[in-house]
Amino acid sequence: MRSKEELIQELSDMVFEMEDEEIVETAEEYVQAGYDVQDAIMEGLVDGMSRAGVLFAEEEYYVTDVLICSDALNEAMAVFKPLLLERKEEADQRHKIVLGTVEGDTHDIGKNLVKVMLEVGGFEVIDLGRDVPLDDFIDRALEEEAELIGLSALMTTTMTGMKTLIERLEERGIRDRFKVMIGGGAVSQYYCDEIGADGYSEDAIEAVALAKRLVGESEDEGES
Ligand code: B12
Repeated sequence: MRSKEELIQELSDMVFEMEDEEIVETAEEYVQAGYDVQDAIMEGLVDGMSRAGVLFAEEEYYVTDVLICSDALNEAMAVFKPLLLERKEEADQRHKIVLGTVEGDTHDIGKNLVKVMLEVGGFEVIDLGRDVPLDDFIDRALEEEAELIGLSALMTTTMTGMKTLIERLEERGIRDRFKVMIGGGAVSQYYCDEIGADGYSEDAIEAVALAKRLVGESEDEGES
């Protein structure tokens, strides 16, 4: 049997090298070996995508290449997702979060990972998709009586939508009704503080801990 590290490295390489068909077999081998699926996602698939991102920035990879990398990531995710959902936490009260990538931004790989992890963590996720008009987040959150709004942005040109959304919540006198959490490659804790969002996390696993904290479920924050 191949080691966990070897398979994780192969998963990363297969995303990076656009092996969107062969990756399924490696993902299945990983699952059959009984290794932790979350590690394969974060240390394998996301790592491969980050490496592709470097070549994209250097213009060695084109949009079409990066799209095949993301296909490879999605193919492996299709193998991992059912296993993740098997360990879905059962909650007495299912907290609702309206999630999406902000207006003008079509990057949704990270947002989709956050969605799966939140579902595994026991949240009900209303996924609005990508390139979502800012008012849609607010209208839907009101309609669904969601407690959280989760915003993703990968570009410096679109992250400003997060600030605008918070301003609109304030203008409508409903800022206190929702906790706004943000993430995505373009943003940071600094930006979160600057725009008055309620929380930022740098990856999909941390996003779950953050969401729990924001709805007052986390142990270390106590009752709130
Ligand atoms: C894949 C990709 C694409 C794919 C998107 C496919 C898809 N369906 O998503 C394609 C090829 C279509 C694409 C298009 C473009 N892209 Co692009 N893309 C990328 C790339 C290489 C990887 C992004 C990614 O998926 N990373 C992997 C995921 C897992 O990471 P993540 O998204 O950051 O998510 C993690 C965390 O951030 C967090 N998270 C994410 N969302 C949220 C939300 C919440 C609430 C929380 C708590 C956490 C959280 O959890 C996730 C998992 O751990 C990045 C490079 C990079 N370094 O980011 C460029 C990048 C984002 N793209 C860029 C650009 C410029 C473009 C284009 C304009 C290119 C063009 N010339 O056409 C278009 C834009 C189209 C548009 N209007 O949106 C730039 C943005 C520059 C900037 N700073 O503004 C980047 C940074 C590349 C670069 N260095 O130049 N892109």
